[in-house]
Amino acid sequence: MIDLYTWTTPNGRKASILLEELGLPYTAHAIDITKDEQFQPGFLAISPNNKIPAIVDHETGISLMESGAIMLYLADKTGQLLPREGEPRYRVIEWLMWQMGGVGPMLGQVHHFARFNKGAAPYAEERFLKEAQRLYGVLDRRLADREFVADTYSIADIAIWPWISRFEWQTIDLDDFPNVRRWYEVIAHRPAVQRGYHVPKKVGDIPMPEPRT
Ligand SMILES: N[C@@H](CCC(=O)N[C@@H](CS)C(=O)NCC(=O)O)C(=O)O
Repeated sequence: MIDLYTWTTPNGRKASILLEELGLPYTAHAIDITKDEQFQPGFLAISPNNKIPAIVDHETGISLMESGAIMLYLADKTGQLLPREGEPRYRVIEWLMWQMGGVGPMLGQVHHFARFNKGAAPYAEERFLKEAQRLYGVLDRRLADREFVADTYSIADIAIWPWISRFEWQTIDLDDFPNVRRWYEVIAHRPAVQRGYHVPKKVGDIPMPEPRT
């Protein structure tokens, strides 16, 4: 049994969607970051950086913070959604790292400056909105001739998708990125994604782009 400490955010959903995809039994514990629960001493012992998600795997005794590390661990534990060796493995890790180093931090700043503090810091707003457009362009080009970012569905797609699910917060029109739109919709319809999105609780439906006219 795995304990998952999480909240209704993109990084949290990466872990819950992956656990659902892998069919691993787990218990979700809500860490309400709007109430600073991530700073409680008990949580600090599991997540030294005070951020969700974190897991404790009682089968192995391993506890982990950082969603990318959690995803690599769970994929290796089950032998699913991450090839065991060779270029296919490193291609998945490459795009997982792209999400961890680019998509997550940059789109997170878009949420802060363009959604929650609009007008407070015009330079930051412009910088991160521009970066969002650039990152969506990178993803759109990557998906132009393949179904998923590393050819077959993998932890890289699961890492990126919850961030793209906030396209409205990022003022992104998915019709400007048709390959991203197609990929986003395919993944949104997966049953495991639909279950994992609503962990630890449902706060709204999965955002979907307007139907094409
Ligand atoms: N690099 C970390 C980032 C985790 C992260 O930023 N988590 C956010 C929620 S999405 C959080 O816990 N924020 C609480 C805080 O910053 O105090 C990961 O991928 O796990």
